[in-house]
Amino acid sequence: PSPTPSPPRLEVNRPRTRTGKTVIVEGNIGSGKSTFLNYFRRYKNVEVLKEPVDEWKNIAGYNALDLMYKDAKRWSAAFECLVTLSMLKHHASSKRPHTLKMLERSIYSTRHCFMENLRESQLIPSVDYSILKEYHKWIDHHEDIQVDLIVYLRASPETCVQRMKKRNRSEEAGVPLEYLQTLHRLHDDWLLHGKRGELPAPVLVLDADKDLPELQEDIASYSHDILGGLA
Ligand code: DCP
Repeated sequence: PSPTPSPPRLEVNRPRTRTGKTVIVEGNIGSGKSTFLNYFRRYKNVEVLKEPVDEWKNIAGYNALDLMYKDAKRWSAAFECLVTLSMLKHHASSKRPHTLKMLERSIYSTRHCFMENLRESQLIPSVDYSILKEYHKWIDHHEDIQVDLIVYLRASPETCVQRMKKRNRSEEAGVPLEYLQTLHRLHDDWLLHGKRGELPAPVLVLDADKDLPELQEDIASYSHDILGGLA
């Protein structure tokens, strides 16, 4: 049998037009990414780009997030296509010199966690998955999606469930614990165990099981490292 081809390296043909730095904030649903990002709004040299969840909930009058949770087989490809576009816009948005851009999630977690979950759980038709992969392959080779640091807010699936219950986003009402367990494993596989190939940047892992005041103390104590002297 012919050997399995290795995935293309991340560096191919990437234009180097960046000036400022980019940090991506990753972690399971309900791990506390919003809290983390809000902390950094106090720095004038930090630009925080949150996921446009409200846009996903109203795309020409359609709630794409809700459709995806109600019927993943039918809608997840369209939804991940929309998320991919949102992420690409954030990666591509201008980087001013001496500033730090902080993104909630990235094109990488779309691919390595959400698309991978859909593929594994056979929730996405194979042709839909292949089309999405083609988008990602093209982006990899033609867009500047480089990042300088990945902050991984690592919380147990049980903690995430509790936080999701508290915030009560109606679209997520039926999300089972197993879904969060799978996403947790996929984040770990990608960011801790190197199972998804070369990482685009170093990873800072924070214990996001801690309660809010404690986590904020950790964030404050790491802020200097995260900002890299920019603010
Ligand atoms: N989502 C998805 N596919 C993606 C990205 C997000 O299905 N590629 C979904 C999962 C959630 C919603 O979108 O239902 C928003 O999820 P996030 O975990 O990205 O954002 P939260 O607001 O839940 O983050 P946190 O609670 O950590 O602040």
